[in-house]
Amino acid sequence: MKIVVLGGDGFCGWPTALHLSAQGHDVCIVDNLSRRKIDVELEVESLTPISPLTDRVAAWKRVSGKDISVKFIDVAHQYTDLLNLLHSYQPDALVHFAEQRAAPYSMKSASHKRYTVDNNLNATHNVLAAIVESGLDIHVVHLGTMGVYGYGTAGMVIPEGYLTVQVDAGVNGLVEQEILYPANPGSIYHMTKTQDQLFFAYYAKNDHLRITDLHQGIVWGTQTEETRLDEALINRFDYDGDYGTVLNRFLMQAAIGYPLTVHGTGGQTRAFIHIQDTVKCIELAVTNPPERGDRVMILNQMTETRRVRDLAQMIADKTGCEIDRIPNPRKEADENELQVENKQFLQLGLNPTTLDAGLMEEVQEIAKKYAHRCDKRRIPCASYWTSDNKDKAS
Ligand code: NAD
Ligand code: USQ
Repeated sequence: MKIVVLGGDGFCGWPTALHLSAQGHDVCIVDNLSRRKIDVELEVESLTPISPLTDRVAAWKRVSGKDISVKFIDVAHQYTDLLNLLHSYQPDALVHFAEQRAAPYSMKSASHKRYTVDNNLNATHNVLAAIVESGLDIHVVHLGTMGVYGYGTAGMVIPEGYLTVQVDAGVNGLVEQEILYPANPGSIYHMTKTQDQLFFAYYAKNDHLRITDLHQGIVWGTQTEETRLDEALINRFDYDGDYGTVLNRFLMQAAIGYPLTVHGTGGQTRAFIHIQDTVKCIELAVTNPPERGDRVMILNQMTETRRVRDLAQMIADKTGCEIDRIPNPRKEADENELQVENKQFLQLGLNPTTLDAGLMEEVQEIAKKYAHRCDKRRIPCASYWTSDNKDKAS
């Protein structure tokens, strides 16, 4: 298949592009390098030393003999360039990672909120409008988030996108309907993902676009089978207070002896998936598209749920590091239960990497090896959801 990977220089996009190429697909990466520019703004770098994108692609050619083409396009603002690419490349599928993905970054200031909304909503809408204008039958696979659901339920298992409800239709009695699971975002970033869902529902209904929306949990780990093949292929590893996600942050903190930064009671339960499973899921999604005219296919892309304080304890038990409980900079429930349905990917053949199996390998291979690159000043999270949160922290 011919596959465009939007955001193919990022943490999930780069290993996905390599994996799809390794599977024999023809891959074209599109990126505007905004993630690398945000590192400059935040004065931080990936813990792992990542090569420039064209060097990465050249290294892949050396190692695999396969070509990946690269286009530098801002998907949110260079609509005509995106449309021209669809016309010239004629892809079968387009994987869309090209959004601002950090919740803390999206909450830093009014300008960060506005950037995140402008970038994410325009990127997603441009993709959909360009596919319709191109007249091509291109399957869109979008990386959404578990956070569209919120993380609390009425005690039920979170279904894969749709919820069956009964409404009281008066004289007609109880009527059963399937609706999109009610959106309950916890940050401006997560809110953009809930709005993406409406674009998808509309374009699937009106234009019969084939769309798969993957509601992904927190990705942990760094390397995949392909990124391990050469130092120049190494994936990025974010540890800073804006882009570092909880488990990778804890692994790096344990490696340098920095007390683990548990927010509040650490009672937040979240869904997780290893980066190796992410790339496998995307391959499965690309090769199992919905039919034209189907509603949006929604799959929960996660393999296990864990409570933040349990993760911290697990890492402390394995490494002997200390745990610190810090005032929570976010506005979120102190404690929540979370059970998530994920049987679609399991049925398609996903064989999950478990936290118990992969954790220490990550500490040794990545966090310890590159610990000297860590700038400890960038570890604290300095983005507050409200002024109340900020006051409590100071
Ligand atoms: P990332 O920031 O590392 O990668 C995103 C890439 O998209 C970057 O290379 C960036 O330069 C590019 N990009 C952003 N806006 C663009 C634009 N307008 N035009 C062109 N390129 C643009 O993020 P990631 O961790 O790889 O996440 C990828 C996607 O997966 C995101 O949409 C995110 O919401 C979703 N996701 C990530 C996680 C996670 O834990 N990392 C979990 C669930 C969902
Ligand atoms: N947390 C800590 N200590 C830290 C960092 C985070 O206790 O040092 C807590 C947070 O308060 C939160 C939880 O850990 O309760 C998860 O935080 P996170 O930064 O790991 O994840 P989140 O902000 O939700 O965002 C990440 C990705 C995002 C993706 C989302 C999937 O950055 O792109 O959409 O995970 S999900 O969480 O399932 O919605």
